[in-house]
Amino acid sequence: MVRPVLEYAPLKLIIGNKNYSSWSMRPWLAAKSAGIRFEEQIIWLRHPETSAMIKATSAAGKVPILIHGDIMVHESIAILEYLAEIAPNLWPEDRESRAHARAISAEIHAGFLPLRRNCPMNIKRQPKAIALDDETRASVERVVDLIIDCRTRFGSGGDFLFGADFNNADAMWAPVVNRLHAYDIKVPAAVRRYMEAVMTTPMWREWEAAALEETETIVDIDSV
Ligand SMILES: N[C@@H](CCC(=O)N[C@@H](CS)C(=O)NCC(=O)O)C(=O)O
Repeated sequence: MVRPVLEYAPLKLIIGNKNYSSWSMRPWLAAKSAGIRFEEQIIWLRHPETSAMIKATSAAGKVPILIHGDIMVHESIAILEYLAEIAPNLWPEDRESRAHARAISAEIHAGFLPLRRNCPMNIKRQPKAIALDDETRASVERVVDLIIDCRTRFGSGGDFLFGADFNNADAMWAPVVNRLHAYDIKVPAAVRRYMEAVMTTPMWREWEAAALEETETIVDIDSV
């Protein structure tokens, strides 16, 4: 169906707390990096009314959610695909690079559960190491190998996974950057350089500044 007015419809991204919501961070960073303008709405997580508020828009009951005109998209990776239809350079132009960018985006979307569970994203956390179990260490090893491999094969033209441009794959991996940083996980210099590149982008800084202003807390994440 062709929707001629859609081109002019405003975009709205419904997200969770900037301090904690790793899934929300991904499309937010991607849209900002591509210069896509959008309005944002925050639904605070872990309140009694959170689930009902989210389900009023999406039966899946999770943020992020993108609204564009009469289109509603849920699931972070589907939102990133939608944004790339508006701004195609959110995926690399070269076919092999694009396939790999999609593969590693799917991999982080579906995997690394030990790292995600044991080292939750927490932007405000001052870097401090915790004891990592074997499963989490194995996740970290795969993260390190994947970043080094991607930067070596596809990233020589710049500081990001696929070179000069921050793209959807970097957005998908951005919360991992926070996890490595916030839990002071020792990584090779090449990975640290990549982390610094991501953490000094204007959109990361903007997200971080807003997260630091939030007064909402989630005690079980802060107590890790
Ligand atoms: N697979 C989903 C996961 C989204 C997700 O788990 N979002 C969390 C916040 S980071 C959420 O909405 N939780 C709902 C709740 O806490 O009630 C995606 O990729 O968007």
